[in-house]
Amino acid sequence: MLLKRSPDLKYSDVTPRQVYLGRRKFLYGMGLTGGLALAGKTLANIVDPSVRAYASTKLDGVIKGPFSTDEKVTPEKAVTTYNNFYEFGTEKSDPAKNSGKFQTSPWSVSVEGEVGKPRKFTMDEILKLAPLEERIYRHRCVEAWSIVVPWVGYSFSTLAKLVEPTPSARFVAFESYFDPKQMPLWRYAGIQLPYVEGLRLDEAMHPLALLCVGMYDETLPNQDGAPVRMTIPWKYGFKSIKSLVKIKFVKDQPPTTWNISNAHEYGFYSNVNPKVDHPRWTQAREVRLPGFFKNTPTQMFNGYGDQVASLYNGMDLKKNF
Ligand SMILES: Nc1nc2c(c(=O)[nH]1)N[C@H]1C(S)=C(S)[C@@H](COP(=O)(O)O)O[C@H]1N2
Ligand SMILES: [Mo]
Repeated sequence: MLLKRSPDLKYSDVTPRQVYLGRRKFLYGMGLTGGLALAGKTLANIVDPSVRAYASTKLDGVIKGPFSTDEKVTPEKAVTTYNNFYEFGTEKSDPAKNSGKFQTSPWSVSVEGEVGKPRKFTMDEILKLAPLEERIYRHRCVEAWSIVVPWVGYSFSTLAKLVEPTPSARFVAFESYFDPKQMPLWRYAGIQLPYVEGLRLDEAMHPLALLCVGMYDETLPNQDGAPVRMTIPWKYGFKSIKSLVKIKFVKDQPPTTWNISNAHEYGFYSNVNPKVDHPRWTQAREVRLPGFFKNTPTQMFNGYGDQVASLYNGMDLKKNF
């Protein structure tokens, strides 16, 4: 779409905030790839006011949070081009290719169910609820690849406490945004949508469970679950639900997407466990991206055992996989 320019219009008047704040990153990206065709396409997106949140925005006032690993951080490029986000396609490169125009503003998250104070949080409110922390977590996909990411956010418990869960709240059910119009590849996802996930209440309230609004000091790219997602570092990646719109505190264990799809292969708990293999492959080792070889040993609870093992005292983790 072509934009009619008038001399008294500021760039910020015609350009969505996230795009103009991210313009330096755009230019940098274009410089790296250098292709004219790509530059043209990117510029078209910049001037199309319907494109929002195309680029990430620098997050201000991010403090160093607790629990960061000192392992080498994975290059951002690998983290943003190798994704699972089935709403935008099932190939690892699909989400980066197909989520560029995903509208993530305005956005709000509804928090409901067994709570004293149900409410909707706007994205602005979510960004301001608590100081934003950088937490460098390992992230281990059930497909045996892993990354180390400087996520930005704060403990999910901070938000949860505000809505005052009642004594009958024993689980938390999460739901992703779903819009077939914006996600035309949804038909090929092969999973039931909207994507849903769940945690036991004590898991959700564990300080490691992150309500995540950014990575690498910026807002989340669409392919990584903009504008807000969960990040549960001791569980397989599919528990870390993206583009959250609903959080419901419930009495009973909620249905979860991959368990619905194949209960034999994916359980409710899905704790990273090198001793419990997936029916079709080993979980003892993983590929650290960007790489090719499954030569990194997988750690129990993805290395977070000291903090979370006690949540599962007395449970048979082979049965509760
Ligand atoms: N809504 C939604 N959330 C999702 C998924 C998805 O397909 N849809 N994939 C999950 C899987 S399998 C993984 S490994 C992580 C990947 O997160 P990342 O792309 O930021 O690394 O997102 C999880 N959250
Ligand atoms: Mo995954």
